[in-house]
Amino acid sequence: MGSIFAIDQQDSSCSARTGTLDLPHGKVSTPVFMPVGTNATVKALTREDLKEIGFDIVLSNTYHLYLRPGTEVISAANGLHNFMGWDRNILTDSGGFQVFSLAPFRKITEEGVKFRSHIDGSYHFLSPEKVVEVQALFGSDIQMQLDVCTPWGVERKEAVRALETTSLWMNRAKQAWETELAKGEYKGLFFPIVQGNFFKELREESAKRVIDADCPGIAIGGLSVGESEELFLEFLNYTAALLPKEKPRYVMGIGTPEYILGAIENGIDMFDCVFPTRTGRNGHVFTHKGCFALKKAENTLNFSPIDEECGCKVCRSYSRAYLRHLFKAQEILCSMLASYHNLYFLNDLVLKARRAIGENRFLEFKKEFLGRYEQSEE
Ligand code: PRF
Ligand code: ZN
Repeated sequence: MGSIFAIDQQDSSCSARTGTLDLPHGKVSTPVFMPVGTNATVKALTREDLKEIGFDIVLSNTYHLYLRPGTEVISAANGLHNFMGWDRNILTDSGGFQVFSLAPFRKITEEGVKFRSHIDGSYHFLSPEKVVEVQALFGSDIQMQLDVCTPWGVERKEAVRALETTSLWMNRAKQAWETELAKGEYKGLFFPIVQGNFFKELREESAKRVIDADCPGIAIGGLSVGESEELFLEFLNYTAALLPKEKPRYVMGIGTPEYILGAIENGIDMFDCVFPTRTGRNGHVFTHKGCFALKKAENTLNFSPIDEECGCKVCRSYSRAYLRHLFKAQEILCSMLASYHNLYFLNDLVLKARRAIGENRFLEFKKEFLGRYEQSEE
């Protein structure tokens, strides 16, 4: 298989780089932020909104879609792209993480994970092979292996067990993926996931096995799971440095400007998070001077936009006072506009980061941006 990733520019003062992913539904420039569409929809936004903002790839979730609407419906729709009417790329997470965070019951064995649905309590079983088959049936452009993600603070013994299971599952999933490719119709890529919790030698062992598997890209999992920002950065940096430069690197589940810029500095190409949309629905919005709550009293008669420097359609035509009113009145439009602005803001941040890397001044850009961002309005 030819390489699906080309590095375009490498910043000389840190590991930041720009690149291009060549995926079944078109090219994606990196670094890239992928908005999360758990239920085959990025909450409160239409696909036209997503295209207008400029997203070429969205994330969706195997656990959720497998439970509802189920594989029969998505198969009958001829795949997830058709079902949701999205003709650009889709990355699907395997569901490992969601089983651990959502299912009211779960039991992991070497075979796979048995769990109860958070929707109706029904029992299900997912194996690493089954998860690959489901993602292939969805037509996922990048599919993730089933993994075991442990939270911050677990004992080494538990981290070792999770690593061993993740590693065993990676090999079985990779085989299952090759079987899907050999059938001739499915063209999606497969990314394994580095785990190892907050133990450097375990991260190293996990990275070694993932590198040996030689897949099209590599994900770093098990970060941003309750640890401090300092520990996050230390382990991000440590793990990223173990990985081959020529492969795309994806850190799962990060989405604040601080974490995104930290990840880019460490040579990460892809990230996703519910944060901008979830926080938007809760009435919190990003600005170049930090994040603030729409409901705060100072906004009552403030007829300026969320962020004077933002070029999004929300900032061009809606005031803080109006948005505050919508939030207080619990109007749906508030969620729509705040989610739109937050995603635009993050996408714009990533565009600016790419430009800075192109000009070989990423660290300077990061310092400038965070210098203002961190003197938060709140
Ligand atoms: N594994 C998977 N999905 C994830 C994570 C992981 O470790 C994380 C951790 N931040 C978010 N989403 N499969
Ligand atoms: Zn805006």
